[in-house]
This record gives sequence, structure tokens and C-alpha cells, in this order.
Amino acid sequence: MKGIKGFLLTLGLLAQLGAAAESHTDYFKNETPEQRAKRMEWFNEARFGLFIHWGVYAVPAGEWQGKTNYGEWFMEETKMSVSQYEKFAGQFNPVKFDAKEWVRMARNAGMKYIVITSKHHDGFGMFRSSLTDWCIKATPFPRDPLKELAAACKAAGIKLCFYHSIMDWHHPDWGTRRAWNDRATGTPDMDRYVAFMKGQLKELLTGYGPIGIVWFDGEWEKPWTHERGVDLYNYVRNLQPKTIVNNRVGKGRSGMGGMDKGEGVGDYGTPEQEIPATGFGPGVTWESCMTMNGHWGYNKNDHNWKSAATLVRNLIDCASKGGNYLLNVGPTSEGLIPDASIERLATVGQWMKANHEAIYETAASPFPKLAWGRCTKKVSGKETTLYLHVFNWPTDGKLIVPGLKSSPRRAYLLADRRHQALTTSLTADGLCVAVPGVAPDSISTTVVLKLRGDVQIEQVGLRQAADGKITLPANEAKLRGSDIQLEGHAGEENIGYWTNPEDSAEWQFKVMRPGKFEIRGRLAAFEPSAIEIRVNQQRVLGKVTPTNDWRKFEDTALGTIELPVGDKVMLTVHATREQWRPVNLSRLVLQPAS
Ligand code: FHN
Repeated sequence: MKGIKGFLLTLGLLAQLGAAAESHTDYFKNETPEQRAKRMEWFNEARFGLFIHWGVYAVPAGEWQGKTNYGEWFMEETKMSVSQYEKFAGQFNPVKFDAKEWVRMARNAGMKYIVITSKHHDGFGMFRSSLTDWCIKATPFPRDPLKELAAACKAAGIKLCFYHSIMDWHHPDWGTRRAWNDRATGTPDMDRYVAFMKGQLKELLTGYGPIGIVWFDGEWEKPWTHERGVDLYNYVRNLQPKTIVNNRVGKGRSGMGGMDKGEGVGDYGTPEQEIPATGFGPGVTWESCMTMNGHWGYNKNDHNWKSAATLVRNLIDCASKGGNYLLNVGPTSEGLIPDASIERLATVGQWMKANHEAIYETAASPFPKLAWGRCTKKVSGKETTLYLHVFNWPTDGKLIVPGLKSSPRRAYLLADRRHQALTTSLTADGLCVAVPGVAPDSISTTVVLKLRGDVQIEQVGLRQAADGKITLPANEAKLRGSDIQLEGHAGEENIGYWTNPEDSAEWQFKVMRPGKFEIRGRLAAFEPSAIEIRVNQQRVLGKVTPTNDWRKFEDTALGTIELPVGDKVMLTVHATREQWRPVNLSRLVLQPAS
């Protein structure tokens, strides 16, 4: 691309930026918590957004020279020369792109905002930039997709947001120049790069209407610093004071967990491809972004799609921990969203149609953990509404809300238009809600509790249920060791990565009626294996039959064991040392032996 022209453009830019710098407010330092809370309100209420990774990397669609696992990191992973990669622009012609259709699909899925890649790490601008030719102008596509999305979002009341990569493999001035950047000349100059980036951000924040979030990424390389992050944060906020900026503008983010360690910049944390085990308490805002299959950008060979049920449960899981869910699609170079994504968003939308009240404008669950699902909460005046999201429906029709000591004035199924009253009773275990024998919604059924005044919740650990059964779910286990860890999606968690036979799992629970118990385990494995269950001196060896799929769990009888009465009975599960074959364990159920 033409150097001198670029240089002069940047010089012109520097002058403009000088001008822009005059009216500069240091939001990073001076914004009050109240002002921030007001600005973040829509985001905290929205809970659900669409992420769109779209760019020229959609042209090879993840495939090159026999390899099929590429995505938006195509240029970096193939080390293709920049001059060759630029040719993909000539093949990027999204004639089937329909902004209204994309926005309609997002809105019908229950999403309140859209975050689209205005520029990803390959530096390609998905808009008509006057600062470079390495943008949509280099394609045969005569339109500006971001302009059309801005109009469609405005018409539909959806917030448009821009993902923008700080790292730029294409720009000659990005500090860590790639050896395969055969277009770049001279010595990289980060100040000049930042001036260029600011110039494009000015185009994006002055030419496309109000932008809800500037979603930065690619901040991890050395050339980017905390100071540059603070400066960029303020620069963006001065262009659009109401906009929200994620924490990837600074250097505070600690890995995929996404939350800041030490000094951070930005308005909220960004876990990626994972949902935090617990929330971070009121006032800590976060948003978990996730792919629907294994790639962010379009990959025509990736059919490893999550189920719609998993996507709904992830959304509920995030909301129950006080966070947002940003779900990704990777459109094709023709401008189409993959059918598998469209189908899943439609199913999520059906669930949201009946249950959105239990997601939007809710706060985190008052219960540390719930074996059968999750909970979200709303408080208005003296009334507290608890939304119980039931993934694992009680086959005995008794839904126990552990530790809840307050009786609701009303209980009903949210999806039941007549809100027919459900009977409730207070038991030693907590509130018991009498529910239908079969789950009205297999993905997640919402039970609503309307409570007056202060809600009394006693922190109760695991305990023997009224029917004598003791359920030990994976997400209540204390895991000991190097590899063993909790994995899986909300409501489908299991103990996994159990490769080290030294690792173990333990539960503590209350037994009121001691005696002999049959042990049943829900397990998955690839080879025959065995686990050892211990209570005090007892050792029970449970044989595990292969299910040939780590996600395929089967109930297995593992033997019997004596349980004493006690508040903190400890049961541990160990690998059998000789010839240990890893297993996945989703729960143990101890049933009084007949
Ligand atoms: O490298 C990017 C990746 O391509 C994708 O954009 C994700 C989305 O959050 N972020 C980075 C990886 O952490």
C-alpha cells in the first residue's frame, strides 16, 4: 500500500488529533462511581449480545493447503506474506449481506447489542476508511457493511458496538512486525501506529452514530502499555462520552479468565470461552464471550456446534453470576450467517420469548450453588422475585430450594400464562416447591417465587434429602491435585482431566439417617476403569464401563457403603493407582439400600 500517502495522511491525522486533544476530559481518573453506574446501566440490564467475527479471513474459510483448522488467525498461522494475503480482499464480495436480516435474527434471539469486528488482528478495516486502502475499499463490494448495520440497529433499537484490534499484523508501524510482512518498510513507529489507530477510531466513533461499546482486543503484545491504554480509553470516551470500553484497552487482563489482576483500564472484565465459577460480587461487571463451534471466524469444516440447550444454559449461568453473555457467529465471505448458527439462535429466541423476564435487568443469585440449576433475582421496593432456572428437573415433583427459610407469597411457572399457583412448604432442607412430574421445558424451566420483605437464606451444605437420598454433584466437589478440574457447561458440569492418579475428589455432607447406601455414579470413559470410594476406613472399588465418549454419561452401580450420622460426613473418590484409566464423573448418588 502507498507509503508516502499513508505518511502524509498520518501527519494530517496528528494535526487533527492535536486539535481533538484540546477538549480532553480524563474520564479514567475523574468519572464518579455514580456516573459510571448510570453509563453502564443498559449493559448490566441487557445481559445478552451477539459477537460477529467477519473479515477477509472468511474467504479461505479456514482451509489452506490441506489444513482445515484456520480461522481469523489465518495470516499469523500460515505465515502467508502480507502481499499474498491482501489478495483475499479481491475475493471478498458479500453480495448476500443483509444488515436488517442480521439485526432481526439477533433481536429475535433476545440479544440487546451487537459487537462486530471493525478491524481484527489482520488490520483489515470492515468499513470505508479514508486512512488506508487496506479496508472494504479494496474489495469489489461497493457498500459499507458497518454503515448498513448502524442503520439497521438504530431502526431495531439494538446497540451497535465495535470490536477493534490494537495489535495489527498488517500495519508497518505496529511494534512487533511479522517477518512475513513484506509490505512494510522502515522502522516501526508505535506513536505513528497509535495516531493511525486513533484516526480510524475517530472515523468509527463519528461516522456510525452512537456506539455502545468499543470492544478492544490484541492488547497482550509488548508494544502496548498500560499508559497507552489509559490514553486510548480517554481518547475514545472523549469522542463518545457515553460509550463503554472493555478491559482489553489496558494490560490488566489475566488470561482467558478475563478479569483484571493489578492495575486495569476499562469498564468491565472479559472472560473468554469460559464462564467464571462464581460471580465477582455487586459492582463488578463482566461479560463472557464464546464461540458456537470451535472458531470465531468462519470455518466451513468446523461442525463442532454447541447445542441450543447449552447456549441457553450458558446465558442463564452468566446472568445468575451477574454477568453478560456475548455469543459469536462467523459469517461467510458472501455475507451469510451459517445455518447452524441461525437455527441455534432461533431456539434460544424461543426460550427467551417465554423467559426473558428472568434474564433482563436481573441480579446475581443469592445461593452459592444449586444442584438442579441456577437462580436470578430482582428486587423492587419490598418485593424480591427469585427466578429458579431448573436444568435437572426433580422426578419426584419436589423442588428443594436449599436453605431458603422464607415462604413466598406466590410461586408459579413463568411460562404458564395463567401463573397458576404452585404449592410451597418450608422443610428442614429449605423451601419445597411442588412442581409437575415432567419438566415443562427440557432446556430450562423457570419457577418464579414472589417474596415480601427480607429473604432469609441459611447457607446449607450438601445434605441427605427427605427421601433419604444424598446427591453429590461435580460442581460441589473439592478437587485435589494437579490436573483434575471441573469442566462442562452449566447444568452439565463434570469432574474431568483426571489424568493424574494422585488426584482425587471429596464431598462433605450432612447425614441424618445413617445406614447402608447403594452408590450410583454418572460416569463417562473411553476404557474400562475403576474408582475407589472412601468413607472413614471403608474402601469400595467401583468398576467403570466405557461409554466411548467423554460427553456420554451413564449411571453405574458402584457398590454399597455404610454412612454414619453426622453434619460433615466426608466421602472421597480416588483413582485406582495400577493401570489408571481416566474417567469423567458428573455426580454420585447415595441411595438408602432397600
Ligand atoms: O485473538 C483473538 C481471537 O481471534 C478472538 O477475537 C477472541 C475473541 O474474544 N479474542 C482473541 C483471543 O483472546
